[in-house]
Amino acid sequence: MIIATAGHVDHGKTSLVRALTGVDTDRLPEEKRRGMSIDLGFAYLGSIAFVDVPGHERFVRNMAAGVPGIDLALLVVAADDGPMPQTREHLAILEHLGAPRLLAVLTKVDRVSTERAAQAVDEVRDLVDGGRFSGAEILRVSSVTGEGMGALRERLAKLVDSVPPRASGQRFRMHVDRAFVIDGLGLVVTGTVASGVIAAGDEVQVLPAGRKARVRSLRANNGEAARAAAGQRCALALQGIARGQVERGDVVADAAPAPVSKHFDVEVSWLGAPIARPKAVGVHLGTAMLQARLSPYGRFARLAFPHGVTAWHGDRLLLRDPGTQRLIGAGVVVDPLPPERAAARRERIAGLSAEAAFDALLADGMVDAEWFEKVFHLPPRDAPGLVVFSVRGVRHVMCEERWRAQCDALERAVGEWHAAHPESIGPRPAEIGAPLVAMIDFLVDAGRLVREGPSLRVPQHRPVLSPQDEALWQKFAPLLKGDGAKPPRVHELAAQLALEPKAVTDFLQRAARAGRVHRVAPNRYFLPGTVERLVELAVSLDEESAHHGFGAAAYRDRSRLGRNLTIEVLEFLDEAGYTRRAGNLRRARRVSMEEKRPRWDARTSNPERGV
Ligand SMILES: Nc1nc2c(ncn2[C@@H]2O[C@H](COP(=O)(O)OP(=O)(O)O)[C@@H](O)[C@H]2O)c(=O)[nH]1
Ligand SMILES: [Mg+2]
Repeated sequence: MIIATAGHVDHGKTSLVRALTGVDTDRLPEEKRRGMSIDLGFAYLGSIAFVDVPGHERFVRNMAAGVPGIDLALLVVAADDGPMPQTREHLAILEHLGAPRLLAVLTKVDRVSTERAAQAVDEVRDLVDGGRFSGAEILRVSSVTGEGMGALRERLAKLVDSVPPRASGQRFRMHVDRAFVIDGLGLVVTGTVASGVIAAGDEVQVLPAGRKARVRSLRANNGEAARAAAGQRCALALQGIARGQVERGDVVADAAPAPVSKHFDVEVSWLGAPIARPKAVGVHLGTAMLQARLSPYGRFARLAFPHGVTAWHGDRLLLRDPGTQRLIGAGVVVDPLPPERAAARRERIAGLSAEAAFDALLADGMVDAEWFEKVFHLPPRDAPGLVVFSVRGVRHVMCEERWRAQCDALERAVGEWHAAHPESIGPRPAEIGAPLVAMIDFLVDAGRLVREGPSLRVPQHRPVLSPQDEALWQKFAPLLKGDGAKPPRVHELAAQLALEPKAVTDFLQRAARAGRVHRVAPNRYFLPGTVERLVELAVSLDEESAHHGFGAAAYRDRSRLGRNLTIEVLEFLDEAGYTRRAGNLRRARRVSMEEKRPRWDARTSNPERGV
């Protein structure tokens, strides 16, 4: 459990920590700087670590850096003074940065009358009850006489037991507060583990630069350890990275892809009057102090930085006025990789945990899995009920239920298009709202749709020609059978049927739309049965070559199509997806049953489940 002290200067924070732990945190910095200790400002009492730093400035920096790891804040108020300006400011910071609990401690009760102590308790009550820690307990103590210390110790011991384990499934990350070199050990970085677990031997990266390193050894909560977990103070000896390549303000994270962006979106709570127009601000993010330009919109703001910055959804930050140095607000990172317009997404995921945000986004439709993993720092998880597929090479996930509903809708849309265009073989995807390629593949694999070149149809659909065209077809069909594999050219058909070549071409184009013929070359139309035999020939030549591929000459010899027409036919087969060309050889592209993924096509999707 990590406890942070807060409160006005000289109100007795350090004395209180000393009375509880025997450690004087005011004397620590000098002693420890020399000894290269990992935990400046930390004093330990069993499993409780107290963070006690001197001065308002260091408090602010420390809060920004350490609050994800803080379990309890002690708001220290001297009984004689009562709440003072910094008491209020620290309380505001604690409220906005999301410290989970607060215990108020009235110190120096030995210095005042019982009446004054009671009055001071009322003042603290008034202060606290306005905000998020309404109803917080107020204990009275004296670090000098020891009065009330027993009760405080008891209270803390109870709280230790009631602190829930950190349940975040997120990956490892830690904001670096110090980096230094120890003889014989090399580069050491320290910080409070913000999420996840780290162990000796793990690969990490230093962000935003993205340099990779390995954990040689580590210390956690002041002792040698095999691993360190969220909430613990931690020192990592890193290997593979040099001094100067990591410094205070960097983030050490696991090696998974991480977000690095020059701008991100935050949800803001203003400490004073809201900022209404773009403004330069100072940003405390983790242990970094950054300059940014803030553009407000509604309860959100976009922060733009001169360099790439790493932040994850849910990270907290403090904003200050670069002129006056006063704190002006606190923020939570909503989207660290925002596209230009992301208002809807921002609204959806503001204020949600990573898991809840994922569910909310899934409820909207499909989620870019790569984006999700980066932004929420969650490892892939085995989530039944999710479908994983790829869209232009990028993995996406969707609820299985929604996937099924959309597949049904797509199948229906094709059927409705057939009803409206009975003469046509079927719609091109663009004509029915450009459905996902992965979804079309899935339906084709399942035998629910059939691909006809660039068009789609339901299996039972047969296009109908007009009565005139149907009559013409009766004349064309026998001629198109042609000589072996070779149908006559357009002008030969025109001569045989005593028609204008243009009329022949027009008719054959209508017949092609109806799926009666395939246009293989500008002057040659093939019957589907002929094309089927040409595909079969490609498949057997591919097999005979032991799948190394066959050349055009071999295809010409076997098909007896002649040189020019062979090239045209092979190019047609390539384009229609029946063959794939690599150099001078071609392979048949018919996917064998073993190669087929269990649920959808390997070309465009990935049956892996979960994000
Ligand atoms: N009488 C009395 N003096 C105290 C008590 N706690 C702190 N002090 C004194 O108040 C001064 C400031 O205390 P310190 O712990 O350094 O305050 P901090 O600035 O909040 O860390 C010191 O001179 C302490 O000896 C207390 O409970 N009773
Ligand atoms: Mg102090």
